[in-house]
Amino acid sequence: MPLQINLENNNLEVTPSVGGLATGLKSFHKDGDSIWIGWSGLTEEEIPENLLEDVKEKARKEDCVAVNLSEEEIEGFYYGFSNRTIWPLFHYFMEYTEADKDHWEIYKSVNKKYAEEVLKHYEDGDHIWVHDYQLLLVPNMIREQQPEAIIGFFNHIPFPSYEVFRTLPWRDEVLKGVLGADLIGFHTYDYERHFLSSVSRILRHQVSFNEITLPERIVKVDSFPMGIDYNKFEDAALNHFKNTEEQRTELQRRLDHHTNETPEAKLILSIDRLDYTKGIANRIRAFEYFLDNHPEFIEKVRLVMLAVPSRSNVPQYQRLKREIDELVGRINGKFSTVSWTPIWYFYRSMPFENLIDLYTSCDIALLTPIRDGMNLVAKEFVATRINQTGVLILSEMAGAAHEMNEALIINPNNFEQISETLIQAIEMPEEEQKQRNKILQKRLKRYSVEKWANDFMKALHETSQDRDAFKARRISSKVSDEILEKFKNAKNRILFLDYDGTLVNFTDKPEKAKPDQELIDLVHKLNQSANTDVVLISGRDKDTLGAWWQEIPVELISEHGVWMRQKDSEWELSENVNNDWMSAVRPVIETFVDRTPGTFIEDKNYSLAWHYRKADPELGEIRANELSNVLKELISNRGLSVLEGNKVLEIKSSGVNKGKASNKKLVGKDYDFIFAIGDDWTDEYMFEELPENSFTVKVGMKKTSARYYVEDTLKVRDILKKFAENS
Ligand code: GDG
Repeated sequence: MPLQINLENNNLEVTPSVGGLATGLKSFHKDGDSIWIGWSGLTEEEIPENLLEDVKEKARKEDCVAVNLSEEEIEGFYYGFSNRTIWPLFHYFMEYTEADKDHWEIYKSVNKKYAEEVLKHYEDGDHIWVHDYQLLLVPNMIREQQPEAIIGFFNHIPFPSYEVFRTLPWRDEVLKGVLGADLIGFHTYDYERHFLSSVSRILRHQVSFNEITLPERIVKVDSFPMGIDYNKFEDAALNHFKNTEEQRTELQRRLDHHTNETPEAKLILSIDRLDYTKGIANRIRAFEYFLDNHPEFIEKVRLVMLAVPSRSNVPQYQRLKREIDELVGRINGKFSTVSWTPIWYFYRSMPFENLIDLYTSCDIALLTPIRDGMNLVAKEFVATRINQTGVLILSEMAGAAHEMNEALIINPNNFEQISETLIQAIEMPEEEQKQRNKILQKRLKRYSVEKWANDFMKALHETSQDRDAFKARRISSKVSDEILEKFKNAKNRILFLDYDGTLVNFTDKPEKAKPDQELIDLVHKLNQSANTDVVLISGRDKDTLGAWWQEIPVELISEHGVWMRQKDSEWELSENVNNDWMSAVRPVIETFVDRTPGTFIEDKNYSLAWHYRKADPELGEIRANELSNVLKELISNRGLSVLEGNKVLEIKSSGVNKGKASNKKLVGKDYDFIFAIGDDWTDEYMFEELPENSFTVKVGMKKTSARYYVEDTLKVRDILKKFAENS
């Protein structure tokens, strides 16, 4: 929560929270009509019975709702799974990542607690914004109870590459949890890309650009680099300079004293939570390297280091604290002179005004995280530089480096580079400092935290509008009843049913997708109904389709219309097609099979299909694109076309498609109920070319010309069962 509630002598004390997220969102929350649900900072055991109501009241005053958590829950959920598993893993510290089943169970149950608290306050039309890696499962937990809710999720830390993320034992559950949201936000495009790649490879959902297609919904993923409350920092700095001698803080006096004594000496600032991701130990070592190699700067620079205590229950943080204490002690011992110590080290949290003292008094900010989602300190430092002097040295591993090109960007592991950059910063002419900061300030002012929050909310709102556009066509039970009514009252009916992805699910190998007994019985029953023609219309070869439906005298159209089998009769070649092009095209596709593991060619009589369902999803898409381009060039003016299906590319005669084939069946007949259902692009020809009053249905939520859509093959069967029962 934006406030931290502490217990002092049986009294509740409220202080503002530190930390990137809390600081960032506070101003947005203050201005809006919102409820902030979070943890108060006190465990159930810590709050005396008689103060329980007070805690609630203190939270309510700030439009907050406190979720009560026990010591055990905080241990397992916060210190445990969040900070010993997700935090290190997402920051690429695999050696620190634990996989403790008990912590995971508590993480799940606490996420449930949060979701339930949200649901208690939820009203129709509310927008719910879930924040950060502690609550990865909450979006889907809310979705399960409120399928129509508008949910956004923002991840404040990096999202690691697939190779790292895949090591998490509960990777599927975590991804499914986040995918409960309509919009998922990250600080940078890289994190977004890594997330999409994990979703595509682990859950195998279809990803195109920044959209993930789930059976029932579309999830959008985007990057929203978080800004700061610029005016707050700028104003604080302006006021700071208005302070009279007496109004100055003790810290400021010390800093002033230093500047007056040694006006030439430079102060180098470093501020972070004490965290191994922030590269504090490396920073000190790099500073040592700098002093070792450039003794001319002894007594000319000083590192002012503020490390804010954080997660001190986690062993790695305790070890890091010891390591930093030792490093600071050793280096101060090694270089100090009678009048100078190289490092001023503060291990505490400081009040806001002291933070401003530090930001405004130092000449250089040295921020060297090993990994950092964004790093707001870098932005705050620049915002407080009223006269536009000052140099920011920033690690390329911080999300902020993507937007702050005018800073001096360094690799935090390269001590030599850091050392050289320190010299560059110390010697940088004021004019250049101002030039750089001017551009940075302009950008930071524009992309403030308000803009960040507003952009996210706007994008979230838009996803809900996109959803409405789809909802109009979903076959709900009401729409299904209406279609059934029309079916019952019709005198002459025809049903065009696509096979793969519509009547049966996809399998790794096409030959495995044999019809099951339930399907055979269902099609048989429909086919026997009076005044009802059933046509299975597929891209498959005639031999497989014919063999599977040998016993059932249903009409078949194979290879998108190349062959037709009338009821109780033999296959006929229905179009004037040829296959003499195949020997030229086949070797080209074979080179793609060789280069793309998991792909293969399906030979049909009049077409060739290249399947890439089993290939690595990203590589598959890239190769499909390449092959499609190569083929289009190769076959131009040959009367052939390339069809892009569901994880398959097919080359066939242009004159043949499901639209032409289905329309042919209507010639000379007087159908008053036309129904067509299919799942991929090849079915679109049918949806576009059939008469307008036809009931065209797409399986899955994709762009379509069909009038309706259903979620999956189970729903398809439900509809057909209803037809069969009512015919
Ligand atoms: C996470 C991600 C991402 C620090 N010391 C004091 C103090 N602070 C304030 C700073 C700043 C905030 O804490 C630190 O924010 P950061 O962004 O640098 O880092 P994390 O806390 O790790 O935040 C990070 C962020 O979320 C937002 O998405 O940028 O990458 O790790 O605002 O001013 N404030 C006060 N006293 C201190 O001693 N008052």
